[in-house]
Amino acid sequence: MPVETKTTCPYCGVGCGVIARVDDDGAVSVRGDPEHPANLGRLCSKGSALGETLDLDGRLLHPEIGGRRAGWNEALDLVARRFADTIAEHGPDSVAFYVSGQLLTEDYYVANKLMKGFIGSANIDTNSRLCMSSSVAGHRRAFGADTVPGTYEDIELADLVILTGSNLAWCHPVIYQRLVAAKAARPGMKVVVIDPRRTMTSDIADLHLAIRPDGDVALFNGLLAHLAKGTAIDENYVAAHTAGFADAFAAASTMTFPALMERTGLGASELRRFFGLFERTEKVVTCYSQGVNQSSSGTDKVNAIINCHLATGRIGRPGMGPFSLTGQPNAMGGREVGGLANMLAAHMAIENPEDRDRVQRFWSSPTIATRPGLKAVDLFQAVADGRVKALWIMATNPVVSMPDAGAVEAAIKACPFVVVSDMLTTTDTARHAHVLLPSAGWGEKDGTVTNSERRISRQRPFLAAPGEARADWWQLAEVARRMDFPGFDFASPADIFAEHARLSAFENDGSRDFDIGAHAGIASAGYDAMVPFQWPQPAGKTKATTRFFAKGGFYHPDGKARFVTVVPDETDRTSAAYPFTLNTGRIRDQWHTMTRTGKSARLSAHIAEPFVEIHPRDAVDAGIGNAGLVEIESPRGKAIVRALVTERQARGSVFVPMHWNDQFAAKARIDALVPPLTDRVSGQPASKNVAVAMRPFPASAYGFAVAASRPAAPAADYWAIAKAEGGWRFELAFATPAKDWTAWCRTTFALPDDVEPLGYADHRTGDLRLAFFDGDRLLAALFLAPEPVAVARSWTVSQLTAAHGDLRTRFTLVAGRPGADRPDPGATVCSCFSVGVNQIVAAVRGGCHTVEGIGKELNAGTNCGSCRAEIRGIIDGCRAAAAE
Ligand SMILES: Nc1nc2c(c(=O)[nH]1)N[C@H]1C(S)=C(S)[C@@H](COP(=O)(O)OP(=O)(O)OC[C@H]3O[C@@H](n4cnc5c(=O)[nH]c(N)nc54)[C@H](O)[C@@H]3O)O[C@H]1N2
Ligand SMILES: Nc1nc2c(c(=O)[nH]1)N[C@H]1C(S)=C(S)[C@@H](COP(=O)(O)OP(=O)(O)OC[C@H]3O[C@@H](n4cnc5c(=O)[nH]c(N)nc54)[C@H](O)[C@@H]3O)O[C@H]1N2
Ligand code: SF4
Ligand SMILES: [Mo]
Repeated sequence: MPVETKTTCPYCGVGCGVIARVDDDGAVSVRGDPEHPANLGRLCSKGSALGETLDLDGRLLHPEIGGRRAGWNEALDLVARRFADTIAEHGPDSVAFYVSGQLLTEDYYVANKLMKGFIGSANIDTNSRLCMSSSVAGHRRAFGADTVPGTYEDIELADLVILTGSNLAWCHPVIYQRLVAAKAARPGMKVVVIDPRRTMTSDIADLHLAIRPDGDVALFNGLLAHLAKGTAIDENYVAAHTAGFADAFAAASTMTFPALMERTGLGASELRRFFGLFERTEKVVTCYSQGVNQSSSGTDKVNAIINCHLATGRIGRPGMGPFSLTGQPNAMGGREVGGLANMLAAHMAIENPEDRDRVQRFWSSPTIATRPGLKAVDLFQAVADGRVKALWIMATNPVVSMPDAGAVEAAIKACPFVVVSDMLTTTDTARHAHVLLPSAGWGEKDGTVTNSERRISRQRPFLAAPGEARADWWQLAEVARRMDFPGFDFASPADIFAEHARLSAFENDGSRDFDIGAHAGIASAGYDAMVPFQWPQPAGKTKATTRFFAKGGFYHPDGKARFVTVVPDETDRTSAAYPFTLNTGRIRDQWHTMTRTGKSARLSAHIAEPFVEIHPRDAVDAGIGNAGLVEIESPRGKAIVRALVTERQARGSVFVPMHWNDQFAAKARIDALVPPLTDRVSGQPASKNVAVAMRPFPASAYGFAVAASRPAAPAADYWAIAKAEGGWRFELAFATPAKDWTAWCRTTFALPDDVEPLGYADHRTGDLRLAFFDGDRLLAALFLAPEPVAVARSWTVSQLTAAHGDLRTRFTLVAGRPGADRPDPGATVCSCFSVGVNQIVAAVRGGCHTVEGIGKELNAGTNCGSCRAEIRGIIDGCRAAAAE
């Protein structure tokens, strides 16, 4: 009998409910949970492909010490001893944890309790520093607490939705789908997208403002000044519930209109239209994400946005408010347990002696950290200069995701003792660990997460953890016990959650926003049955509303919100030597450092290699052709990626995804180029505004290859590898060609000596083709050319699973061109049904001119809907081409 389990998607902060089904043969399939309030049954492409990421390839199955297999007892004893010895010799601040918004709340709670209450240092920071910390800091400055005032429903109820620094269509796809549906039902609703690039999200925008990098403070200051001249200011709200309006307004109004145009890079009519829309529309929600947070002025951007909502009293009422979209599945849970170095548990403040005393009494702990610990960038600098001598990294891959990633890698390598808890052995970070601890992953782990709208949901296990993998909370509690600390005898995640809920209610009485006291007595049965709920849920009271601040009630001592006076940062980082602004971010079908989404052939077929988006004129000026390779350089490092020339990109800036790393490409770890420059308030790195130079990469030969098994890193100046059905696919380039390509293939693809190649070399054109078969199975094929190789890629990849008993099909493969009866589907657009761009173009040419029509004909876009914007783009592109 198949077994179905209700759980939550482990990717983005939308926090969609998932029903996982395990069939008798062990096959796992997933579908959206129609009863989960976040998604009501929807899933995006990543969520739909979860079943394909559960294989054991590369899984760490038992603890390792110095690369050898070890038992849990030996490994945990060693970790406890090394941490205790280091603390005894050098003090509590000589050790650190670097954790993650992908931990469950229970894991996070234990990590924070151990570090702050028992080790007595606040040197625990998290990848949320790179993600949400400017929002946390902005909320705390404005509201006196890290409170997200609204709910997802507000996005549907609003008459104006502003999306700034958010590629919602790709990064929070289910909220995007809810927005698209709401706009379709109520066409009067307006959407404004503020982003230097024209992204897939801009597709539904009534107005796209291609803002100059970091022009946001100027823009929202300009908006505040504009509002104050008209009638949109809610004077009663401002007087009753806020402080500091006069100063913020004075600072905002010093900017002239021409200066505003200059700093935002926007035209007068665009600015007036945006200001007018905001002014006239009462129900406005401003959603923001990394284009706001990941900036040296990130916290000021957050407050510039909040200032406009406070000034108009548009906060905490249906369809109104500033809305920070959190990235990771448990970014919010991490904030609730106080997982950042400058926070304390349960939204209490480390700077506040009463809060410290309260938490210490609750924990009955021997000590409590008295000052904030090191924030991520400072933390790795302390590792580099030897102040931190023992480091435990859990559920994050800093060698890829931290700015100045080369220096971070060097610091980790030089650190006397590094523990890494991960699911995989092969990450760029795990390979430098002294002790590797195998963690249970999604589908195996058990606990809770909180999504962007403060909704707490259960992640439930439906698979046994493989090998000796164990939960992260268990690893932490075992080490704590071995360090002789009391208070870590948790028998289950339910125990931990109950303690966390009790602490949230402890001496609270409404003085703190985070209160889930209603769950303080929860036991295993209740925990197992828990349905998703939004906080606050204090004991004994049912809150009538789940929104905050409609009637004030802020968490500063006087109960008032603060306007924060913000001034635009005018530094232009570019220079003659580094004339371009590098912007970094995400693509639709990969998750961060690709450790999980990189396992899915379907997801990898959407975009199979690292790329840089460049404006056509910049490409011409730099001598870069479409599909050529580009070397990008900053004073910190270099990368080589494929050119994607597009007018969606503004002139002067380029965009590279953050995902590729040393496991998937030769040189595309883009954070190696990002300097460790941070926001002065939040400590969040400025990952979206980096000065770089770029030039064509001089390749004398380009290659495309497929292989049945994964090789070690190919000997090539450029390579990118992606999972394919039945094997792997490669993009390659060589500055100098190999002397013997057959030998190159034999070494790279580890081919048996007795397998002879089939193929040809055309010395006139420089083309070369080689294919290796074992019986009727294709082992590997290489296509080389002096220009970027033109082969029917998707079709070639499909040959890995085809039978090649017939010599004719072998020759067709070597030709790299399918017969007319089997056209190449082209790069995947719809990952749910594996529909390629060529198929969609053919359908458009055949008379389908709507997304719905394409859906009827090809199924594309009819499941998760994540590709609908791209399909519309292809239809428009075909129309434009036909009109030319
Ligand atoms: N597919 C996918 N989805 C994800 C993730 C993933 O890895 N893959 N990760 C999740 C996580 S952890 C996070 S944090 C979120 C991030 O979600 P988003 O923040 O939506 O994603 P990003 O692509 O990082 O950046 C958003 C946009 O900010 C724009 N931007 C750059 N500079 C500026 C600027 O100065 N001003 C403005 N207004 N905009 C600017 C960029 O051009 C980019 O399009 O996504 C989550 N969802
Ligand atoms: N240039 C640039 N850099 C960025 C960003 C950007 O936009 N631009 N975005 C930043 C942001 S917003 C984020 S959130 C970070 C994300 O960056 P990371 O957190 O470094 O990325 P992930 O790939 O999600 O790393 C998660 C790791 O945990 C492992 N893992 C998965 N599940 C579990 C588990 O249950 N337990 C344990 N112990 N391990 C597990 C995975 O195998 C993987 O190695 O990147 C940041 N870096
Ligand atoms: S939107 Fe997609 S990635 Fe995000 S939680 Fe939902 S299914 Fe998962
Ligand atoms: Mo993030």
